[in-house]
Amino acid sequence: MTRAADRLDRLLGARLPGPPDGLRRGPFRRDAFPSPLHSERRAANTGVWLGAAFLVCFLTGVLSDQIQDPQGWFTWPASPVWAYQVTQGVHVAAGLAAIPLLLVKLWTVHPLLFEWPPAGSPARAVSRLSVLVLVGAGVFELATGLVNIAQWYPFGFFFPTAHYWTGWIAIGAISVHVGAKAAEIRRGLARAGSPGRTAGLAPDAAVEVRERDAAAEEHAVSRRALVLATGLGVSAVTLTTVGQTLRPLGPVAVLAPRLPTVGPQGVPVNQTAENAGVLETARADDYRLVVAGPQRLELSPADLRALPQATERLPIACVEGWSASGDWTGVRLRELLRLAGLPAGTAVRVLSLQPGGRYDSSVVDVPQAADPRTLLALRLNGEPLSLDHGFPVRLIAPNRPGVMQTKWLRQVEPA
Ligand SMILES: Nc1nc2c(c(=O)[nH]1)N[C@H]1C(S)=C(S)[C@@H](COP(=O)(O)O)O[C@H]1N2
Ligand SMILES: [Mo]
Repeated sequence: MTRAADRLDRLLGARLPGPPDGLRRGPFRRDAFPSPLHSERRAANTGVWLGAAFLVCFLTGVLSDQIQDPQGWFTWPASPVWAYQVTQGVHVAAGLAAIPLLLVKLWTVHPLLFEWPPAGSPARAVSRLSVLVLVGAGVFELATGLVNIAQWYPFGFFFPTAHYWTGWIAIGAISVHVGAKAAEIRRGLARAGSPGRTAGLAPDAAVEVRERDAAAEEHAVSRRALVLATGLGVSAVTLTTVGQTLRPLGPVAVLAPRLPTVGPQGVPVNQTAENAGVLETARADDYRLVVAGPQRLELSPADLRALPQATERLPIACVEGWSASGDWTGVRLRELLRLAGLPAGTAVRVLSLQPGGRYDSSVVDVPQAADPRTLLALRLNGEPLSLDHGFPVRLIAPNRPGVMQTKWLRQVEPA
């Protein structure tokens, strides 16, 4: 137990009454979990990797949230074009790698669930409840992230908001856990047989640790097997999914929900024209793209094609962790803003024909609005844009989350 918990217990002067020893059965009996793999050492080692994976997920997740919904002080640059592809690819890859790590960690520590007596003291009860929050938030983050990239929404809440705030709870609970378990973690990470392994322990507990170390030495084979199995699990998950954004691994991405080359015009589709409810409006004869500015423009697809065209190679980088690059051809946003009489570097909002929904519009902030590579695209990979990729015209900007690459545009206006 930690020193803080000891102090709290002394303050409260309380011991909780234990349940009768008759209940000490099954997993509650003494030495019900003989495997030396349920050790402080295994828990600490797995915890370091799991904690690192969660920290990476947290940082890249907060970044992704800021890019999509920036708070005044934050701007996301247009270069390098692949930065979001990398940060979001890493976010999803680290989350997937954390799944086998979390399972191993829970297996390693699950005997603690059957500790006897169950609480012992108020501080102990609080500490066990905090672990409940930790495990709950961790499992929630990985489970919701996984079903989201599989595009399966069995829950009633809005995924990004729940995933974002639970991320803060998880990282907070991890910090508390690391603080509360600092002594155990330090001992767990110390080399077997070293004085660090028994630092701060009462003599009888120190003897127990030394005996455990000796037993673990005898079980070196099973320890190595567990480490190897964990490593293989993490590698297998990563290798079979990361090809959804890392092209060389595309051929082995058998567990990836999306492949970067599979879809109309060689690019995957997220949200079809049919689902977005734009089948008719996108193909209507009287379709016009409106650019609201001092000189209001109303442009038919033929008008748009008659303007100077540019081609840029840019990726769609979905928040779900897949990405795919294409050669996009169309009118430079900068040029269109100039024609509408708007000063260069005006931040704009682009609105979709899509009636409602969260992704029916997006803001193009100054770095992307001013960047010559930002296009209102009419063509993809040498062909007119397919209906599902945003026909007649879509936004495509460098270094921008896929969810903000708005399709089926109807209007561009100062933000
Ligand atoms: N109007 C509209 N645009 C949209 C979406 C949408 O739902 N509605 N989905 C976005 C998402 S989440 C992604 S990843 C990209 C995918 O573009 P693609 O289908 O051409 O690959 O489109 C974006 N543009
Ligand atoms: Mo997306």
